[in-house]
Amino acid sequence: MKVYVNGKLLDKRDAKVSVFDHGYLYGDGVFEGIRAYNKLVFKLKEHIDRLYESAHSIMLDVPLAKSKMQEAIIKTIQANKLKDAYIRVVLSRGEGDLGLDPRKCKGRQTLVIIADKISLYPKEVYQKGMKIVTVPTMRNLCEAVNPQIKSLNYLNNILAKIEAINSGYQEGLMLDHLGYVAECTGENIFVVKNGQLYTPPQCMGTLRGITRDTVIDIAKKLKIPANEHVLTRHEFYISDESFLTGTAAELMPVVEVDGRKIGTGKPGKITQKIMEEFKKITKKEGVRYELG
Ligand code: PXG
Repeated sequence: MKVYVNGKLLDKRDAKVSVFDHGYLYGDGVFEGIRAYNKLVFKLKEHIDRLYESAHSIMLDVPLAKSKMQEAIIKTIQANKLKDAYIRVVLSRGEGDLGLDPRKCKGRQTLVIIADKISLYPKEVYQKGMKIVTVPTMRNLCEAVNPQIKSLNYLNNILAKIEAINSGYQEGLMLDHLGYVAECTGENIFVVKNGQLYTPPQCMGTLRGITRDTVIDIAKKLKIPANEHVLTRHEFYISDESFLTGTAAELMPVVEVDGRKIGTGKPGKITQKIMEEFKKITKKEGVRYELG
């Protein structure tokens, strides 16, 4: 495997970052997770735009222009000869000293791009649907660390993941500070009620997921009304269908929440329709690359 580190494609064993890197010491940095399907990088522009927005928000300069970032991502996929890939772009503040002060990193950001494969859950879970549980750790406040920033500091989500796993579940439902449904640890949430889609609005403790936006577009195309609306747990419990969306997890039906069956307890019809359409779109849309 070849890993991109600051402009060079290195063997995996040589791809190393300093222990003084503030990404390591403090989680001071941002990242993106991107997928390529059949030599097409899905929503590459959207992912690059979000990376630059996250960086801008934490006052981290990206050392490359967006066009060069796109080239670097594609070069990394090609170097690994991957037709299908999961790409992780990680940009950190870089090497500093043992204090928080980011100025000590002197603008020497660390940019790493990894192109690999990932499958978060077994196929069977996608077919049968997932059971999830509400976890005690609430989503970060927008005015603390805004969930819109895809920062390297994922402890909020990791704590929630640990709680879900400790309760015997694979995924945890996170609420915002007001007790409204926010999202899961690495996925946005949708419910279906009376033929309409509902997902929590941005900045109710949710990341504006690119898969989430894709699903809203798909719904429009399929003439299924899609609403951004605050959701209580009660509304989740009485929904007809539910599913999660994320680049890594893709689309995942949810069939039970906190011991309450959702709808029939099986992946719903609208969920399946949207999953099929998502599959179609990923096969034909994206930035194409060649493999030698
Ligand atoms: N919410 C959060 C908190 C996320 O981290 C999503 C929603 C979905 O966004 P996209 O744009 O991908 O549709 C994410 C992204 C993992 C993992 O291992 C998940 C993400 C990122 C990195 C790792 O589950 N999810």
